Amino acid sequence: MNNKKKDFIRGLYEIGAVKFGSFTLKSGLESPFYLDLRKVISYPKLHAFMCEMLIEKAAELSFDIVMGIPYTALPSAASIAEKLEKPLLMLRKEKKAYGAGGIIVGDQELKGRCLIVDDLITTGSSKFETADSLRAEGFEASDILVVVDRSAGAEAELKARGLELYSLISLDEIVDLLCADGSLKIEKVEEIRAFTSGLSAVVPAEAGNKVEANPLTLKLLEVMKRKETNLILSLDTEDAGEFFSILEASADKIAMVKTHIDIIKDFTPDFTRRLVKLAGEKDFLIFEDRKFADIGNTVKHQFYGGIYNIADWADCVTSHLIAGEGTVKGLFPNGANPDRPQAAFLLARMSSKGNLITEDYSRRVIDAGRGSSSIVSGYIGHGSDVDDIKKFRAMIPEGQLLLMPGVKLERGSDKLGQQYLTAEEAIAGGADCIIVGRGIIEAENPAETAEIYRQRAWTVYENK
Ligand code: S5P
Repeated sequence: MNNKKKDFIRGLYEIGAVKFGSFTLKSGLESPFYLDLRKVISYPKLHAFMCEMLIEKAAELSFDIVMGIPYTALPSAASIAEKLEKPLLMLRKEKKAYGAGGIIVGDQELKGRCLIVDDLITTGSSKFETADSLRAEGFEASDILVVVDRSAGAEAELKARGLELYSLISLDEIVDLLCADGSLKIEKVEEIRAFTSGLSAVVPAEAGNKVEANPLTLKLLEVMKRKETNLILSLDTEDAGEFFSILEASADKIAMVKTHIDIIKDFTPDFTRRLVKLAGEKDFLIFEDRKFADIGNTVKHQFYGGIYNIADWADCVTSHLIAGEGTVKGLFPNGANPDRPQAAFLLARMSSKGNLITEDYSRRVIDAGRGSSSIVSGYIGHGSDVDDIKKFRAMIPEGQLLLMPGVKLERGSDKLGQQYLTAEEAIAGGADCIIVGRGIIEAENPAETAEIYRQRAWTVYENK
């Protein structure tokens, strides 16, 4: 190891950018070390030194554009671009979850071969995503320059995807030097090695992306298997008579019925009594699409009180997380009830055009849902196409479900911005269930149409 590297590593250790101990990562994994390169910009000498090393490395490579990845790497990317007189572009962090909207900050007309500059690489998964989105925008993305490679062999996987990795230092080098310096005990070194070799290069931070399915999830999966259906009927009609006439005719085809109880104009408590009775007889679950979004205390009243008394009859409900985790905690203040499986599905993405959900928001919803898996059965999501849904699905832990609305037999949209994918696309992308409303209830024969949806979605699901 050359002296520059040694000085740099010692500098990182001195400012506390490298720490050893026990840290809970976003993925839920316990890590024996923690790297926080965000601190470096606050130490001008160390930062200049790091930029100098990056510039030296970058000068050996051939590229047209420096592509900075937010946020940590942006100052160093700017420094490289300036020194080597190359244009700088930045990848937008708060990009829309999918659909239109630029992902690049800088001159939108620029295209060419870019050098992706980031602070860290762990498993490579986020780099694949970055390279894919840059390629989709018409860039040539083949070289990645990072400060620290803490990877468990991501290099081979990157190569297989046409990406070359360059780094200033590796986690092994940090560990070796600090151990030789006496700053790190040998037992800790072994723990770190065991931890990094346990991470898979293909399965990302999502290596630990698994939760135990809660009782409501298991109940739904059992119904699906028993009835061979992953169809959720969204029975959005205002008339109780019509509601039951469609439901009775289609009940054999569905795993759940989704209600918007507050649109039933002739609602009486008899409505829900009849619904619960039918659900028992015909073996389906009841899903009230209430989209709770308020503070915990208010949703508690909305769920357990009022004229609808949703908690009494709904097996599951939808909830936004815009107000924070208090919303779901307000729904289930005592956690899961072992005697009565009930859970929420969180809105992680929406099907409507122009919705304000960002990728970062979706990720944070899933992170929160993962942390509350005993009361969160999964997520509502959508996507622009099969690949987009697959990427989204990869964020969701095993053991939680993805339910997808905005589904019809053909792609399309309605006049108010609803966007439709096909049933096959939804399931091929990784949705567990499709949610279909008007595609069925406005059909000439809802029950026969429900059967078409059931067959199409179930065939793709079974083949997977
Ligand atoms: O993003 C969403 C989330 C939901 S829950 N987009 C949606 O359309 N929904 C609901 O799914 C919506 O409230 C409606 O009840 C159903 C879709 O109905 P359709 O008639 O467009 O199939």
